Amino acid sequence: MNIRTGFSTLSRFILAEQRHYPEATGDFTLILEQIAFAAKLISWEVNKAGIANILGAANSSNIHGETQQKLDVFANTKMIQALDHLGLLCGMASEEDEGIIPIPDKYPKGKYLVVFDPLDGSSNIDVNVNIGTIFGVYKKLGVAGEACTTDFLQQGRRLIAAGYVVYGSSTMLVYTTGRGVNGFTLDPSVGEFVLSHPDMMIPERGKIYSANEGNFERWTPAIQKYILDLRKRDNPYSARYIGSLVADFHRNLLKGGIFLYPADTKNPKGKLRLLYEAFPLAFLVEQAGGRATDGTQDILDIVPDSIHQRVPFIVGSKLDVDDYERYVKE
Ligand code: P6P
Repeated sequence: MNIRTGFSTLSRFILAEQRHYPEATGDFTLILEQIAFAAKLISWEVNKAGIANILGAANSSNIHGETQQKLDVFANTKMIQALDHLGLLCGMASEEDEGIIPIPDKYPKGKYLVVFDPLDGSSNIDVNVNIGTIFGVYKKLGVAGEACTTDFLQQGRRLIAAGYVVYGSSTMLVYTTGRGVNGFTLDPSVGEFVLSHPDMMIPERGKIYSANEGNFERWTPAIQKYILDLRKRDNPYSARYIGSLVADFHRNLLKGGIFLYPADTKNPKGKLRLLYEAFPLAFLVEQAGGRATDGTQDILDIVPDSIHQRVPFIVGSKLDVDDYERYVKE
């Protein structure tokens, strides 16, 4: 991709999009720009991780008891530093932090809330498998001022923006503000995200299913039957599972298919996080013509009980998700 041939940069695209919102003040644009800046810093670090002694585990663990990778901590810090001083946010929530992240007193507060998983799939870092950042943006409800936990417990449909960055053979940022989904590829020669995937739509039906079949024996019979029937079709689906949510989601968004992390006897509420994993990806997939469900309702219709709530997460091509729901509701 060559920026010199006039392709739209992320900055130019965001500004053009801003013009569709008469009430826009540019505040939101700056938040997206800063998330993109953090993504560039994370991409640079991820791509030199093997050299810069930043592989491996930090000597710390997150609130879920998961050993933090050095890059987890780096990515979390960069996301916070990119956003906390803007005077546009009143708080953040991250997979890496137990409570909400307040805006330091020295900075003014705004009306936006940002939730993020700074580096999802980080257990794959040391084996050079694609990983990603996932983010969502809300507006604070009620009076302005410091955010409290309940400000983050908004229904997914109240998201005003969502996106992810996938760090792989190239670094891509994919986002939506409710007017479709667009993908940008980082041109490292100039350090700019360039529009590479305009108006992304997921195929109505795919030929791929993505699930950790090591959990098969722990699924309900209905889920087991759904998977078995995918294999028995005249043209059986292909199994593709990377074990890195953003990478699996991104491939299925482009090619079509269904990603499933259902509840099982080991994870009765599911494994993936509602607020900063399922909600943003559900917003994106619906904007791209797909669906996301917990098996009983659309993900975006859920109102969270807690910021680290887990949820069964089935997401992808509309007809595939419809089929899944039919099996589990029978
Ligand atoms: P499992 C990575 O740890 C992650 O949070 C997601 O990126 C990924 O989809 C899932 O967990 C993989 O979980 O149980 O299959 O290893």
